[in-house]
Amino acid sequence: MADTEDTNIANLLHEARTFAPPADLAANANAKADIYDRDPDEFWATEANSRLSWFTPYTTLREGEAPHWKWFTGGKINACYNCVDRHVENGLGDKVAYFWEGEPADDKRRITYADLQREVVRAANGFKSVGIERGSHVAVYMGMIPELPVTMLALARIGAAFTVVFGGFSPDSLAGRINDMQCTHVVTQDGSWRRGKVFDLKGNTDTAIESCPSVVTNIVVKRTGNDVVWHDGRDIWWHDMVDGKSEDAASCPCAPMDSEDLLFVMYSSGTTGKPKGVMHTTAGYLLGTSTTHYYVFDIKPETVYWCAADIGWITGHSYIVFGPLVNATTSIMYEGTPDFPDKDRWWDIIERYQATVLYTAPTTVRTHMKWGPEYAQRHDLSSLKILGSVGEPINPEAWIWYRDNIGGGKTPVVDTWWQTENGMILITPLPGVSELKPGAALRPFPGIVAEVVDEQGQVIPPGAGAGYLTITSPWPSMLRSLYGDDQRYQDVYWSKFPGRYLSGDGARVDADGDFWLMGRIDDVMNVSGHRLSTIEIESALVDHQEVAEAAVTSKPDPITGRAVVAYVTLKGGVDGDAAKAKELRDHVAKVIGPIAKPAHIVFTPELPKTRSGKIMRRLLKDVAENKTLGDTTTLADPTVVEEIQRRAALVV
Ligand code: 6R9
Repeated sequence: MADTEDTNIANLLHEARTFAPPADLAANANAKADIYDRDPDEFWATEANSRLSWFTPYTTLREGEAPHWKWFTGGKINACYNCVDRHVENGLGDKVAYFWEGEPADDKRRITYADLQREVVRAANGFKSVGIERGSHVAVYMGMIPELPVTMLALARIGAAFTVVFGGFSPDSLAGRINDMQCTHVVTQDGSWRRGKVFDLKGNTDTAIESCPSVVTNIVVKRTGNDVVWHDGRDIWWHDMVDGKSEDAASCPCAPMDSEDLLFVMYSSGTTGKPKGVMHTTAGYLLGTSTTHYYVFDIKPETVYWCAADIGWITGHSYIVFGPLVNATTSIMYEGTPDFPDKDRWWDIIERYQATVLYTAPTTVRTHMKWGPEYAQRHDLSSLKILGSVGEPINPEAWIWYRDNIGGGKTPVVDTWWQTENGMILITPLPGVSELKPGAALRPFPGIVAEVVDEQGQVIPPGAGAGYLTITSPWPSMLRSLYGDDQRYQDVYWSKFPGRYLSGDGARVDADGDFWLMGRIDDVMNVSGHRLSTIEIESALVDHQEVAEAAVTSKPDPITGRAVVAYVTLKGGVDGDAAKAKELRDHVAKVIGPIAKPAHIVFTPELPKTRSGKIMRRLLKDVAENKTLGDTTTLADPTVVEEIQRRAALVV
């Protein structure tokens, strides 16, 4: 467990406070304590029959064996129908689906389920007119505007699979994903708003498409009105595409898809340079996201729910788009950042819409902590009933701050653990049932079986220490494979402990049987709730013409959770300076995206290597964290690491 986040663990080991659910919430909660007694198969079957609408009922709940399962085989279903059409048919057409807050002041929209249906149908007809059809692959590179969920739903409606690429990613990252999935179409915007400035999505898309021969059409939403270079014959404005298209649902019926048809691919950093194309299929994904959404956030007809993530990450897919819409929830969706025009933007939004649920990441909570509670104090946040956390371990200080300063000292904080691969929340408190412990994700969700095992795959009993977090039985919204690389899927998740899904996270189960998550145990770093691969950043650095070698690790950071530390050797024995460090950071931003920029760069004449030439990242991590060095006996040249320590002391 050398690579876990030790400071966090130290804090967690001393945490002993507990918080009972508020009585009124407990009395009316969607989940009562007996939910944990349910048989997993009975639980999922009951949910599938009541929560989803099927064109043809499934015949088999689950078939196959590790690591390839199919769920709800024989069933015909459509994600868009479950998210939109059936609610309109059931008399909920006037219910608000999204309160949308654009970044420019007064740029707001109130989108009902009937509005959403009209927009989705028009977009779907438009997509068909430019050649998108059932089985097409479409890349979506957009910011947080209503056309983004509309695009996802419209594609699902006609049976086209999509990959949404986070709007902050670089042209190279976009191109890699387009090429991996061989997308024929891209949907983007001219630009997106961020702190009053335009981020040039169209320009980035143009650059990406230069190396993407599969792309025939690029659909562009006009959002910011910035100048764009137009490629006649390839580019088409969204407004021209939908112009004159029917918005009548009957003009474009929802395609009856097989339960196991691909819904989308979400690329996620792995331990090697190439991102993993995590595949999610239709019925199981809809069921897992909507069921967890309903119980974890205690969704009621009157709930005003806000997941403040970006749709470009799995959290947005599952808990801004599909989960909430299946449950006919009223959600808030926003464009921009929490500090523009001022640092009270979120609290102003919560007050105006009387939000009852807020779901965000610990890194954002810590940022608000840093700014101070006065911004929240300017607003009435008493509508909030449940607060959620996702993306990384939440330290007890942040948990308590969140509950006290945002939740008025009364709201449960549900710390939800899950991954892109899982599709849905897997380990979490239930707000009307659980005795909360700050920093603990507590229990596997009903229907989920999780175990912590040691290096030999033996289960570590409650209270007996930490190990590898594994999931021992299949769940409906699990990834089905990695796009184009099933062998990698088997190797990464299923080979270390056969029959167990390996999460890559460390965890311990305390004497009460509650789970505490302790961070990644592989080479994936979690910065501000985003997963970054050490190897990916190393390759980006080495891609710079003056860099000879690079090794990347991370160290604890009070705001971002982990901070990226890069050790760089320049070519020709040249030493680096601040200007060179900036150049390298910009280079990483260009290759991967600004989120991956190393916070600290240490120039060093050499990297510590074993005699077989492997860089000893473990030692670099010790240096970054200012710890006593572990075993250095396998180093080819032990003096190298002393020099690095000397230099690191100068930089950090
Ligand atoms: C949903 C999401 C997954 C990784 C995961 C773990 C970390 C997420 C967490 C958490 C501790 C939590 N993680 N939630 N760690 N407590 N509540 O974040 O997906 O981007 O794939 O990241 O995030 O390390 O393995 P993804």
